[in-house]
Amino acid sequence: MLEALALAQQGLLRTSPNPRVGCVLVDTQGRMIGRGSTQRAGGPHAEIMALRDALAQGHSTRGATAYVTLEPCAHQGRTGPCCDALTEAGIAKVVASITDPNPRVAGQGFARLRAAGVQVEVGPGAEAARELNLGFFSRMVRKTPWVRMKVAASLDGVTALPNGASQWITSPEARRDGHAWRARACAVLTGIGTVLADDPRLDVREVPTERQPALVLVDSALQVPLDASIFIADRGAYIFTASQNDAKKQALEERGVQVITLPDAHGKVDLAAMLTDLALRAEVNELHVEAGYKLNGSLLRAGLVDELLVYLAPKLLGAGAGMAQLGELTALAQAQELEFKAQDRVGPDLRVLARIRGR
Ligand code: AOF
Ligand code: ZN
Repeated sequence: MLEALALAQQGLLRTSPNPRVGCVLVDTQGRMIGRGSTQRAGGPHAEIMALRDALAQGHSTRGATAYVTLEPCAHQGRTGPCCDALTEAGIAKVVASITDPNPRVAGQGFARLRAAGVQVEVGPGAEAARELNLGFFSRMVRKTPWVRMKVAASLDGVTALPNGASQWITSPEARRDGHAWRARACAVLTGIGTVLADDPRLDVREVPTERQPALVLVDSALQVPLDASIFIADRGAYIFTASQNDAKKQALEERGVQVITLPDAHGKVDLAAMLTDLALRAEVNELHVEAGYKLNGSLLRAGLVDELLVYLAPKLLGAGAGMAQLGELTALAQAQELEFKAQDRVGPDLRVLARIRGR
């Protein structure tokens, strides 16, 4: 199963919006005879790749055991049902890490395998399989993406100087690492403040990738310039607005951008509704947020953030914007509690992954 999990990990930048799944086939003598990893969405699932691998090497799969990091699918989606392929290949036993939360599968894969006389065991590697696919689980179960907020700050928590200067607080190594986290996400979210101030591209440039995450912009008043650098060919772009400016909307849509009007009671974008919409409309599993302290604050205050990816540079900047505008607390007990999940050095900087308590 560890080998299957390693194969699943290989799909990190590739499979979205499908989950990252790995599969290993072991024959009756205990030899690994096939390995597979989920391909791009619409392509073969891990089980099919493993069966093909075994076949290509001339191995018989009769009586073999399949170790797979997710319940084999039972439905006809973009591809055919994996459990039928396993059964037809004569697989005697399936060991799966975890049930597929997709309502089209959820337990039916196991039921179908058992009905065909295949022995089924569930559980080994469940924690790792879920962690690798927390975006997919979030979209399937909560109907909203997993929201990861990336921040680059000085050790004293400053993300921009009082005059707005913010490029670059952290090192080139940290920026490259940040691109790798962008690359694994289905979409990158930013706000109009950041676009007007920095005119960023917010694409993946510093690490090789087969696909670019979509771009999502929160722009209540539809202020985005039509020649902004975020408009890059061949990537999905979604703008959420509270504006009814139909001429601007049309001009943006002519550039291939989807403009979605979702106002809240205060004339701002309804952020919770936006996330639900992104899960449904764009199948966003992991949403990578790179925004300024205002939008960061709004997302955090609304309880919409699941984890923070914070790069801390070994420098002090003294004054300036923090990572999120949260409003003034009057008691320490009001603090937003987090839990450190990982801490690593990236070049000269520190990378901290902190998860909101209870997520
Ligand atoms: C598997 N093995 O490697 C993966 C699975 O549209 P399709 O046919 O590609 O189906 C997508 C669904 O299949 C996806 O939502 C999830 O439930 C499951 N993913 N299943 O048996 C795999 N990636
Ligand atoms: Zn499948």
